[in-house]
Amino acid sequence: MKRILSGIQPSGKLHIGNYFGMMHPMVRHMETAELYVFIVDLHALTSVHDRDRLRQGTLEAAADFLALGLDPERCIFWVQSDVPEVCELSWLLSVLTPMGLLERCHAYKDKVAKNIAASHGLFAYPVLMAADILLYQAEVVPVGKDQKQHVEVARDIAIRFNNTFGETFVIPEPEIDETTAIVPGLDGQKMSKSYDNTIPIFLDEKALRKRVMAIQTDATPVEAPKDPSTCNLYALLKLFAPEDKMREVHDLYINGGAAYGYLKQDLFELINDYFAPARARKKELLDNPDYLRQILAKGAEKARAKATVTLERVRDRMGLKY
Ligand code: AQP
Repeated sequence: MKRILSGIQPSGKLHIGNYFGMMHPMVRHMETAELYVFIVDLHALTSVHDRDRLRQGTLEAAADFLALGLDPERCIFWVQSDVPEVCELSWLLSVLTPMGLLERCHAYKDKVAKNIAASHGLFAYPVLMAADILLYQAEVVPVGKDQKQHVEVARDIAIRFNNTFGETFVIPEPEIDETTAIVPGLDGQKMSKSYDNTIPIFLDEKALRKRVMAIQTDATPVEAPKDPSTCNLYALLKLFAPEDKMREVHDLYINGGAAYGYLKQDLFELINDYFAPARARKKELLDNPDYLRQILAKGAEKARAKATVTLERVRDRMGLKY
């Protein structure tokens, strides 16, 4: 059984990019893998400096995952900061991490270009992520394309560590589903909480419709042919529409007749129906935060038991036991 791990930041409302890039594949893996799923609140601190928002975001992310089908009895599900061993490992890995490796990371450069504060934490984000992955000896890490480079950094650090101190870490592999590798946002850029271009998974009908209607499209007239490969509305429809519907849409793009307003209405209905059952479950879960806390505490206990084994080995290998 493969050991599969992936985390999500509670840095805002989880969106359909998070869903297709990571949450949906993780829920599917529950059937066949030893699964580790966690909410990376320490990572979210690189962008969220508001106590109530982070607390609420963490509980909501837990409710989101459970509502979308994650079964805490069939995986280890916890909050990152409840296993503080990860911070120690992050430091131990950082002393082996070349500056150049982090300087090349696109996610950091993109965020700074978008005026997100260039803190040391944001720069060192991939080292903490490497600690997350290596602490649990994960073999496979399902991510969207935006996070592929960070998994490669984790691989690089693990190989360096093993070469320097002896075989210690499993070398992880990223897993990317090419059909959902980068879900575009309303503006056509990568859908991202920090770019405010998302379609959150759990919006009520009215807010969802408003969000879908705000998808930016070009000014090509209805009757003119359009290029599906550059249209974010088309890419979003493809995630939700059944094959026969998508064939129809494709023909309209190629031959002319694709009216963006009608297609947005179709997309709204598809998303609304797709998430309706999960939305009801989420509401029930959020009404009982103590139940969520209990599940997360149980998960943290299991995760911590695994983490301490790896960390003890690392401390020993590095000469921290005297
Ligand atoms: N647009 C996307 N398309 C496909 N996958 C995506 N993911 C995020 N956006 C897309 C995947 O979701 C997982 C969890 O992401 P995260 O919340 O930990 O961080 P992120 O990638 O930085 O997501 P955001 O929304 O862009 O968050 P902020 O703005 O807070 O940084 C990851 O596997 C990611 O690939």
